[in-house]
Amino acid sequence: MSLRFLTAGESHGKALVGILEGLPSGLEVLKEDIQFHLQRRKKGHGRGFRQKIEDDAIEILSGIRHGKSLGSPISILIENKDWKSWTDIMESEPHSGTVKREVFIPRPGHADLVGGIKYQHEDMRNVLERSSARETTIRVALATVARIFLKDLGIHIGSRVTRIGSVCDNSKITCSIEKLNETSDDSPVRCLDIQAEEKMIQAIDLAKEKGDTLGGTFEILVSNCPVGLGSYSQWDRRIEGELSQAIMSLNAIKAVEIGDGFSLGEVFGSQAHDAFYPSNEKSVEYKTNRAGGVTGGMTTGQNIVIRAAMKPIATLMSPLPSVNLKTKKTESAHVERSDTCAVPAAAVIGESLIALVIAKVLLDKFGSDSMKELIPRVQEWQKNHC
Ligand code: EPS
Repeated sequence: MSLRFLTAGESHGKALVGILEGLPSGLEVLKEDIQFHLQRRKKGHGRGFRQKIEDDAIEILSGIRHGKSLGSPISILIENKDWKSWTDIMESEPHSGTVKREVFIPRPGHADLVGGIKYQHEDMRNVLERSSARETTIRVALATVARIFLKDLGIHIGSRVTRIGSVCDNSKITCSIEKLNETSDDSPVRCLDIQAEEKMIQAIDLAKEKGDTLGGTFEILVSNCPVGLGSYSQWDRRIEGELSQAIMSLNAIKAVEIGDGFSLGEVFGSQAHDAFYPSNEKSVEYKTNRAGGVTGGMTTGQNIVIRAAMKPIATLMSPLPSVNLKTKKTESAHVERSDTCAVPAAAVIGESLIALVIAKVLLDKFGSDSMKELIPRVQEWQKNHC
């Protein structure tokens, strides 16, 4: 049985909950490790006031005993501290009297309009509460368990922001992937180049001043991933699909590329593929990684490189024209407290989602109910096939 997870919870509801099933027993899971990555997710220049309200403290409800995984479903709860200001509005009991903060004017670019049509909700708060990126908090919590699992097998994941609006950071990564987050975590916009950082911050400040928002691009890298995860043998086992879906499942992501991605469509085959060279230790040696660590539905053993583009957040303080669906009159779109830019947070969330995919395909290949069984299996494979 494969690794799987589910989440539940509304942005201003009482809590977020998640269940992760399929990890082996005997994995050391410390609350502070999960808390560490949740704090990384909260950061970034351009985040809104909500991050000051929430502490994202987790409660582990099941699946871990005395600091170690049991092999049974792991469930985690995160309270929404803001709930206390929304108890009336979000209560599950039938409500009498007027309901506050109803939403009748959808935000262009948000799930409001189509979600309201699809689920037949007049009040589009019923849509935005669940479609909110607040849900990514619990996904990161669950994914951190997968990330700890991968780290125990020597697999590391890092990320950095490469663009905010029109400002790019094209600098080369000079450190190991294991160390990448030490640098990018230090930047308020997760970029590596200090000059680009300053310009990105200015761009976000300008957007905020204008009541506008900004998107951008980010890069996720995975090191030491065993060769042969995923498969060409069935469409839904191709790892390119699983990686892309994971990233595309993140709110506001509109494009994903693996390796040299789009630019591979511009060159000859001789310039697009990674030639093989003889090696004494491995089956072959590579001198390039244009494929981004993935070929034919499987990992190649090279670093996995994924890039994604996030559109600007759809909640604008200077809103776009919209329609009041009750009156059918033109009105400015709904305005609600939000972030100006969440690209740095999206990069951290992206790391987490990729951790869940890699953990899943790794378990699909190596199986195992316990870490005791799994670790030597993976080590043996890595020794012989890396
Ligand atoms: C979000 C709107 C904002 C963000 C939220 C995502 O929430 P609020 O309206 O309460 O200020 O802060 O993100 C988070 C709460 C989070 O923890 O990431 C949205 O509409 O998607």
